[in-house]
Amino acid sequence: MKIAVVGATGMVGAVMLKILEERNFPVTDLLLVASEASIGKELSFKGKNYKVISMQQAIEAKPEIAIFSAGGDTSISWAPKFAEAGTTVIDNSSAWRMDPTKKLVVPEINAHLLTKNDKIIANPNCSTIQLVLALAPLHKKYKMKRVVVSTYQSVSGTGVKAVRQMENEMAGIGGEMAYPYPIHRNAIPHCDVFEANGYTKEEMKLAREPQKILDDRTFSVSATAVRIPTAGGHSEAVNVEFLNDFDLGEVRRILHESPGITVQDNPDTNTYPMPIYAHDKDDVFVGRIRRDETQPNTLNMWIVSDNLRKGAATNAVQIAEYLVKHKLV
Ligand code: 11C
Repeated sequence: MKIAVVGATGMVGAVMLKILEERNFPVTDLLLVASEASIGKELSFKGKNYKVISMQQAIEAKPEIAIFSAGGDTSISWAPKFAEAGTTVIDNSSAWRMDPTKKLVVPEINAHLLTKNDKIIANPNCSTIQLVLALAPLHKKYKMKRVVVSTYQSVSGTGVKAVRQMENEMAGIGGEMAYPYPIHRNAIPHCDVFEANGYTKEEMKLAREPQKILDDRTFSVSATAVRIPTAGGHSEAVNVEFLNDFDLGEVRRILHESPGITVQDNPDTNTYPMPIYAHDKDDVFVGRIRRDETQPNTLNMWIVSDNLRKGAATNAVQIAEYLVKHKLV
């Protein structure tokens, strides 16, 4: 496979290369693309150095797959040009996710919908992927009515500028701010920009994307997204009301048997998911599984995942693997 990684010098781009290498993705030709300022810079993949090239050079090289992690504007301008040249684009930005002509894919849930005609495939938001992966098998069994989620999101979700802000604040030195407030020793209830309804864009992604991925508008998601001073790994407190009642043992069994999920749930041994355990792992970790005793058919749980891996790069590479396996590229 001739594969292009667009945004190769960014945080997700670096994890993307690591995952393509780890999973031994069948790369015959690797095209690394980044902004003008990085052209000519060298990056290493499987012990070999590759020079960063321009978008135009990558398009002309006609890769079979291009994985984009370069932000929404870049994606809107360039993904269609790759698609026109015959490349299948897997896009990590929010640019195409809610476009009804594009598929929004979490491979464990809906990759079977992909066809050869899908030339731009959207990768969901990181906080959505971990949420929907845990909800999907439970929804299938008990039918969700309403989900209330509060997120505790790491600074790596914002990008390298935010990681630097936190490190500078921890070291007691000034510098550029990614957030309107200090993040060290703080919790900021503001991820991404505010929309007209008073919710942030991140909260609305959590409300809208699960309905599209599960192809079901009969349930609703209400979200509060909070940035916390964690380097990597997003956590979520999730309250789910189902139409049907459940048995807690069966809920644990369903989650345990679902691909991509690890149940970590034992109050006797203080076992529960945390970002420090999820770090550098591909699974979504679920714990604190308990009945909401204040109303019927309602479950509480705690979901943690590495936002740069399953939340971004791993999910994108899994989509690419599906395309290769099913000869869709
Ligand atoms: C965050 N979820 O943690 C965001 C990062 O729509 O792909 C990813 C933004 C996106 O702030």
